[in-house]
Amino acid sequence: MRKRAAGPALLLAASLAFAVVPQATALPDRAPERAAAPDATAPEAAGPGTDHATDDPFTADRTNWFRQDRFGMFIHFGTYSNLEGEYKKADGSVCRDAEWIQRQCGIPKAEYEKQAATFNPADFDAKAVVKAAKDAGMRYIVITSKHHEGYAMWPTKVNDWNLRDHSSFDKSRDILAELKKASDDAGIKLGFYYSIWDWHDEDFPDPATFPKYEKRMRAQLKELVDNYDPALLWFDGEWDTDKPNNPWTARDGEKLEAYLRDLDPDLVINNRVGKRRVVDGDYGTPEQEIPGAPVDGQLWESCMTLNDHWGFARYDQNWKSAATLTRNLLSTTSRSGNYLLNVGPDARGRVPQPSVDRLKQMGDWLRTSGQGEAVFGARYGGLVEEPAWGSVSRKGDKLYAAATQWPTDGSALHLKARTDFKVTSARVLGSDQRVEVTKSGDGYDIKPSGAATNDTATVIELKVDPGPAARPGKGKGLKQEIFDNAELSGTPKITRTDATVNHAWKYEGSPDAGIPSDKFSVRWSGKLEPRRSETYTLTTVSDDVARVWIDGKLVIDSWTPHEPKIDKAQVKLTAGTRHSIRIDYAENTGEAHMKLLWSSPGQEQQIIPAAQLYAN
Ligand code: FHN
Repeated sequence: MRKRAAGPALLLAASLAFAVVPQATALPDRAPERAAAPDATAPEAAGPGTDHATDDPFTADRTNWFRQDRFGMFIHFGTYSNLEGEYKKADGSVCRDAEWIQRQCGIPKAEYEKQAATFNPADFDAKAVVKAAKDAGMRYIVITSKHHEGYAMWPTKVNDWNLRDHSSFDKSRDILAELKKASDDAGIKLGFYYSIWDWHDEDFPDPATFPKYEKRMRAQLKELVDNYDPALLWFDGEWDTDKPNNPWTARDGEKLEAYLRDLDPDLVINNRVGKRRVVDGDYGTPEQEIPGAPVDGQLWESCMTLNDHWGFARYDQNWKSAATLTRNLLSTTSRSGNYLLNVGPDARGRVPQPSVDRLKQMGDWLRTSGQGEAVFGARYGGLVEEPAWGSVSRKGDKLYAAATQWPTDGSALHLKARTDFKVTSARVLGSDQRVEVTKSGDGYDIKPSGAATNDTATVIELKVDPGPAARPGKGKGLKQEIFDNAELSGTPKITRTDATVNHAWKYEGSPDAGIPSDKFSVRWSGKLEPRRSETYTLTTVSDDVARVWIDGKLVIDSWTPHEPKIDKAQVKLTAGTRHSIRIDYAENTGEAHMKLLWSSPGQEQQIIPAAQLYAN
C-alpha cells in the first residue's frame, strides 16, 4: 500500500491543513456562487510560502521510469464498450460512436443505465492484456477507471454507478485489482485514466453543487490510490465544454494536484489535472499527433488509437500498420517523448485480435537485433538535426539512426551536426555489412554497403564522442532578492541563495510566508557555469512577467503580463566559464510561476541545476 504520511508534496511554511475555504475568501477566478466543499477532502488552503514545485520532472527519481520506459498501453474500457460502437435509435436509425456514444447518440440516461445493467465483461483476462502489452514491448499500462460517462470500473463505495453494483458482471471480481496483480507480476507499471468531466453525477454541471461532486471525485481518487497503488494518474475531461457544463478551473486543478501529491508524492500526473498547460502536472499530452521536436518546459506523451476509435467499435477496421506504429514510437523517442498506444476491449472484455497482432509485430521489431535500444532509455538525438530519411535517438554514447528510407543507389545518408562531435564507430543492427562514415559539409555522410534489414526501419548504431565536458560545478544557486511589491523597488524583504529557479507558487503560494501571494517580485543574480561549449537554449516558464540577462545582454524580455508562458533564447556559452546571469520576475495577481531550464546539443532539457549556479 502506497499510502504515506504527508509527503513533501508542498513546500509549506506551516504544516498543511485541510480547511474549508469560506465563500467570502473565494479567489478571483472562482464564480462567486460556488460554495466551498463541505468536508475534509475540501480544497486545501495552502497559503503564502507554498511552492508546489518539489522537483524537476526532467531529472527526478520519481519520473525516471516514465522517462526510460517510453512506450505504454492505453486501454479504453467502460460500459460504453457494451454497445460496441452502435446504438439503434427509436426511429430505427443506427447511431455510431464509441466512448462518447451516450452523449453523441442522445441516449436517455435511464436507457443508458438499463443497457449498462447488462454489461458483463466476463472474458476480460488481465493476464492476456498484460501479455499483449509485454509482447509489444510496452512498459506501462493506463486503463480508464472512469470515463466521461461517470461509470467506475472498480467497486467504488462512493456511488452505485459502477461495474460491481450496476452490471451483470461477477460481483466477486475486480478487474482493476486483477490488472494490478498481472501488471505487478509482469514488472509493468499501472496507471489510471480518470475523467473530471462527469455526465452522470447530478451535482457536476452546476458550480453551486460542484463542490459536492469534487468531494466524491477526491474520495474515488483516494480509493484508487489507496487500493491499487497506481504509478500514474491520467486525467481527462478538463476542458471548458457543455452538455453537461464543465465548471473545472485551473485553480481546481492546482488544488487537486496538491491533494494527490499529498496522498502519494511518487505519483506521475499528466497536465489534464489542470487545464492542459505547461504548468499543470508532470507532462504534456498531445493526442493523435506527434510533436515535431522536444516539447519546451515539460515532459510529454503522445496518445494514439490503433484504428480510429478509443473505445471498441465493431465496424472500425481501419487499423494502422505495425510499421507505421513502430515508426511513430521511434519518432516520439527521438524527440524525448512517450508513446501511449490504445486498445479498446469489446463488450466481453476481449482485446481485438487485430490490435494484439499489431502489438506483437511491434514487439518483434523491438526485440530483433537489439533494435529496442533506439527506444528504451533513449531520448532526443540532440547532436544532429532530425533527418528526412528517419529519426535519431540518443542513449549514452550512442546515436541510433533509424532509417525508413534506405539508399539504394550507393548514395549516403547525411546527418547535419548541431555541435562538434566525433563518430568512432558505426554498425547496422542485424547486419555485418560495412558502414563508411565520413565528415561531410555540415555533418557526416553515412554509407552502408548492404541492404536495409527490414521494411519498418533499419537502425544504424553510431558510437559518438562529443568531447569532454567541464567537471561538474560547485555552485549552490543564485542570489535571490524578494520584494513585497511587483516593481522590484526599494529594499528587498528577503535576500538569500536559491538553489534552482524552479517555482510553482500558483494562486495562493509565494516565495515566503511573509510575502503575499500577489504583488511580489524577485531578482536572481550571479553566475551560470555550463559544462559544454555550445549554443544553449534557455527556457523560462513564467506567469506574470520575466526578463533574463546573460553577460549583461537582455536575452529574454517577457514583461507584458501573461498567463503561464514559455520564452526561449539561444546563447553561446563556454564550458567552465562563469557567465553572469540576472533574472527579474514579477507577480501581479492570479497564478505565479517561474522556472528556468536549459538544453543544448549535448545537454538534455532540465531545470538548471544548483551546481552550475553561483550567487556571485
Ligand atoms: O474525450 C476523450 C476521448 O474520449 C478519449 O478518452 C481521449 C483520449 O485521450 N481524450 C478525450 C479527448 O481529448
